[in-house]
Amino acid sequence: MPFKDLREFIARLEKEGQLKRIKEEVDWNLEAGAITRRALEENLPAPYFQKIKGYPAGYEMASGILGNIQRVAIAMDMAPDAPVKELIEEYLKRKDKPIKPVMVKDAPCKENILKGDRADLLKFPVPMIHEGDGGRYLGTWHITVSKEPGGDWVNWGMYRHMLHDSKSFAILAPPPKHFALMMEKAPAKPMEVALVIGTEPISSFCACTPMPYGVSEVDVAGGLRGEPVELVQCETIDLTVPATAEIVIEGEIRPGDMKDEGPFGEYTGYRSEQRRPRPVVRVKAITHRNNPIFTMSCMGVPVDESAAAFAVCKSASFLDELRSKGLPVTGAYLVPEGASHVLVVSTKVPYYNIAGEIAHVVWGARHGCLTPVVIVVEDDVDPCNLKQVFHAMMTKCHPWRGINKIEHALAWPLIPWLNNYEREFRIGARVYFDCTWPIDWKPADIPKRMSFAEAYPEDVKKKALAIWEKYGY
Ligand SMILES: Cc1cc2nc3c(=O)[nH]c(=O)nc-3n(C[C@H](O)[C@H](O)[C@H](O)COP(=O)(O)O)c2cc1C
Ligand SMILES: [Mn+2]
Repeated sequence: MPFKDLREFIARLEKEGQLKRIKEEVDWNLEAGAITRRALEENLPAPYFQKIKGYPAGYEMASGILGNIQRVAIAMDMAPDAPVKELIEEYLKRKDKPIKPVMVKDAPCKENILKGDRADLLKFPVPMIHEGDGGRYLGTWHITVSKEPGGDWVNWGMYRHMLHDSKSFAILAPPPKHFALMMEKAPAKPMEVALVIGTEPISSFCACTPMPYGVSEVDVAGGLRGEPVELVQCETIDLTVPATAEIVIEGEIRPGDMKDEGPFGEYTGYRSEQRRPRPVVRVKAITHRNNPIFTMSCMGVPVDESAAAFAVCKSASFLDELRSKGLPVTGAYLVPEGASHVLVVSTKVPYYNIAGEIAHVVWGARHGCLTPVVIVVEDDVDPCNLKQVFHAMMTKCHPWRGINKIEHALAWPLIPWLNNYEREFRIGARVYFDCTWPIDWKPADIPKRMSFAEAYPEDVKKKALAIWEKYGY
């Protein structure tokens, strides 16, 4: 059964030992961030803050709730220890059966409707997440809802939102993000935005997954849940939002309204870009549940929410794209420890330079520019097993033939190895590592791998395994 709301998911995480309630008073100013960061780095349960300094009882905060692969598995209603390969294939199966949302009239997110002066963003414990961030961040685990100007396509994204003041906040969504493409369609008109905080887990997960242009993430969320998402109409703008959300902020971006945003400690594990003018969202209304639960994530050195969620949804999208081109790939894994920068692909090798074919499909896919490193291994290597991948890389990748550098390529501005000039103009580079044996080597010339599975005849292995059983070691 899919989770109805965030509260049900929190209860399940706690039952699985993946969430810890913290009753002690914690400061929104850096303390909640520091506790979350350490919990993520040590792979400890997600911290659930029950008393936030300066905020009334009942204003609680959940942090790091999809901060490892196990929590993503729980969100998908699968066994917490399901192998990530299974999660990727299950995700692909379910996302191909989207379910349209249903509209409801009575919605928990309308328990409190705040307009005018009462619509105050500081009512919520918006955290200062890292020392040196450009401000308190209102949106770090949420849904940003927008509609294509002149069309029906509704997009859900997850784009960071820095608080400017009690009535306005920023958005960071550079092209090719869908929000940016929607803004470009009608630059002279106001753009309505709903910021939804505290949803059941799949809706927020879908907001950070790379769907194709024109696809509504809410339909895919329905497919992944196996049940439609329930939506309700906003109060002051023409958008709909998940009915069981904890907090909904309604607002609009006016043409030319820009203000400095950032910097921010990011999913790459660094704070690496400059403060820059970015669009401002002006608040029109806020609605929230009684005792609203705020959600945050503390990006930084992986693994955190982006790394864990992307290891499933982005691996799946790349795999889908490669398969759709008829390439004989057997697996793909966006390595969580690699900050979204590296995709490992396993494949059969039917012809020359399959590694190059694969790498270019990856880079041509949506969000390809965020993943400048591609490692291609043969199908006897599990791309999700980093020990196997590293061994293949160190033994099969020729330092000159196997490492292929692309000197000129579109960069993603958050990549830490860019200098300031490259970051500004998005001038990047890419590389793929070909860890396959050359197609023109005779079978007899190919080195034979010396593993238990491959270096012994079956009868010897059988006898050896019998020894194991007999001595119990
Ligand atoms: C916690 C978290 C924070 C994110 N913050 C941003 C952000 O500030 N800007 C951005 O462009 N993408 C951000 N992303 C990635 C986008 O959510 C992701 O690329 C998503 O596919 C965007 O939606 P779209 O494909 O509809 O454009 C973030 C992802 C996560 C998990
Ligand atoms: Mn989208």
